Amino acid sequence: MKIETDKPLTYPFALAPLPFAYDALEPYIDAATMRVHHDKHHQTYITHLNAALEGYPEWHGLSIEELLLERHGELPIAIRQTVHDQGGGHLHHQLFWEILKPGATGSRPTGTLAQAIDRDFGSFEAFKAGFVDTGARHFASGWVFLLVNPANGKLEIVSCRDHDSALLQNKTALLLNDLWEHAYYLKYQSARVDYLKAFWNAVNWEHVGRRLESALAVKAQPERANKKFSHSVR
Ligand code: MN3
Repeated sequence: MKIETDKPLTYPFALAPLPFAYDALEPYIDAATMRVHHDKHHQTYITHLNAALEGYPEWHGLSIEELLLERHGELPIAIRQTVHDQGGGHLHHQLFWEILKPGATGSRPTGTLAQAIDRDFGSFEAFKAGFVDTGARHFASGWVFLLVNPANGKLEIVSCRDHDSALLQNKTALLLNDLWEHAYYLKYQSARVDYLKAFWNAVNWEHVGRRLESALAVKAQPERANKKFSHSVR
């Protein structure tokens, strides 16, 4: 699965600042969770990813997407699983911060995204219910995604275990929510459903909409899709 974010960097990977204050998503996602999630959990994935790659300079010029997807099968076996786990953790969180936004209560998709959601799920309300249900039923740690298949523009809701989204082939992530307990346990404890419902107050639908249009534009211009070192999603 393609994740792509606005930060196409290479080794040594670094933690970008959170694009808003830690308490900006209160009361839906609390400041204490945001601080430990961004500063500790995400940073730890990056630290372990860099440590794994340190002794392999021939791999230092690649983006995280190339390490996880295009070139992953060529990585030395000694670091292949670590790059999958820690690199997946880095990439998923990088996109997660991008699709969050303070003050989003009541906002909803517009334009092409709104039309695609209505077409494939029946309504925005039905989509949200399906996303919450998939996230609630997912067993153990992982992520729930809204994906688009760029080949036909069709949307779908999928969850993956741990950081295994790279196994979801030929799809592009538009929206994701974190199902690891570190994402919600301080505030919601075992009430994962309440966290999943509160998430709708913190989604940056403009950014999700731009991601759909970008994914569809790549399909319309195959020469761009084949350009190996292009990472822009906008
Ligand atoms: Mn997390």
